[in-house]
Amino acid sequence: MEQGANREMMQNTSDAEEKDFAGVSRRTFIRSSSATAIAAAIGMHVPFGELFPEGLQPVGLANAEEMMIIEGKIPEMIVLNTRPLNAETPPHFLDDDITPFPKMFVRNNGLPPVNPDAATWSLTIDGESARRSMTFPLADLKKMFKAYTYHIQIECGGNGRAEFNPPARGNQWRVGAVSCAEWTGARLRDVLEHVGLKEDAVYIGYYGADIDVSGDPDKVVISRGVPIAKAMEEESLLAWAMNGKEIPLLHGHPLRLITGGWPGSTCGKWLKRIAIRNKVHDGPKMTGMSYRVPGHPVAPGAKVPEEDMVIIESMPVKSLITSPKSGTVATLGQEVEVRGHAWAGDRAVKAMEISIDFGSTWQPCALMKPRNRLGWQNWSSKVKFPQTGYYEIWARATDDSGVMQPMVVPGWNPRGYLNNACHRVAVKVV
Ligand SMILES: Nc1nc2c(c(=O)[nH]1)N[C@H]1C(S)=C(S)[C@@H](COP(=O)(O)O)O[C@H]1N2
Ligand SMILES: [Mo]
Repeated sequence: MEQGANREMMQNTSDAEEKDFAGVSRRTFIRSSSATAIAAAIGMHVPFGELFPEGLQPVGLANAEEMMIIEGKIPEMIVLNTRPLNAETPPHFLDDDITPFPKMFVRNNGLPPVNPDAATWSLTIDGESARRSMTFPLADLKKMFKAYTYHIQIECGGNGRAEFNPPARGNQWRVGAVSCAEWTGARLRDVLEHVGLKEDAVYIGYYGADIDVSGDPDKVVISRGVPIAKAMEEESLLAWAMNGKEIPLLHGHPLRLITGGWPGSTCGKWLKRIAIRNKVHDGPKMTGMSYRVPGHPVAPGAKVPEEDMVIIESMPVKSLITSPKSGTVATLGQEVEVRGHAWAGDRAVKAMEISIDFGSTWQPCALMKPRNRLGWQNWSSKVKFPQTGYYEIWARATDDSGVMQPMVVPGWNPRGYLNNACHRVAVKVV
């Protein structure tokens, strides 16, 4: 099968019907071609829409994802799916130290709740290992507990999936499903301790208010969690603000769980409930093959039995080149600044290097400390190219345990998680 077509088939179209655009299926469209149907299908104003011939398909429907503009986001976002919405950021737009809303990737497993109201929102803490069950109006959470702000890096467990071969099912993320915003909220620990944990508490599980794409109100879209030790870390937050403002709807308004350095899927959005569990949480996407990798290396394409799969905890060491943009043209003799971010899950990054000779030699970069634990670290360097021609800049981070990013795609796994291969950008020197 041709590679591109193959990839397209692998796209996560969790709605079993044919792909739709802004909620209007192609079939519906053909049935009701009119100026308003065109506008609804395209998802934006169509000047001259009333002149559009009846029965004709707008060509934009064929590549709906490419044409999709997400309200409030930069138009350059790469939309992988519209329903549920999944979009990543091209790496050169991730240059900011603090990722602003317009450049933050979106990973939705379902549909965000409609107009969630911060004024009436509440969070329930319960579960078999909670000493009591309590419901906190959001306003009480803000009043009762001290607020903390941390710069927290969040990366989707499937970031980099597009590089795996044979391809893995799911969103074909390239490199841009990562962000580092400032999150403000109560410490999860303070709230859990206020409620009280029984001796046998081992895990927490979150529940959000998002809605399954089928519209079934009883179907839980995703409910994951972390062990108690991770939940009790200083940086684990019940966040009500992002970058100093209310959390945008796409990112979990009005309340979100933040557990940095672990797969982004542990950071529950539109948070309604946290269960304190006496066993490993068993909500949807916590069990089976979801967010798990084989406990031992397997051959690419291997069938791995479920009992051999282990839950992903801390994410691996990784880095991103945010400047120059791949495809940049430099002139011979020009000094080019190379910069980006590096992170290592629960760990810190200890060293950052770049190569312009396909990994033969490496030069060290200046590496900044994180603003706080679990924040990404900025790095920079300057390069001069020895002659004209085609170059690639490769970037490689090493964590504080000495583990380095691989230059090629690491351990194939059935669901395509944890690709932390070196990021590469192309530079033409003339
Ligand atoms: N309630 C809920 N929380 C969720 C999700 C979701 O679909 N529903 N997606 C998770 C996944 S897989 C990731 S990677 C992050 C993405 O966060 P973002 O969309 O704010 O960038 O949110 C996580 N939290
Ligand atoms: Mo994710």
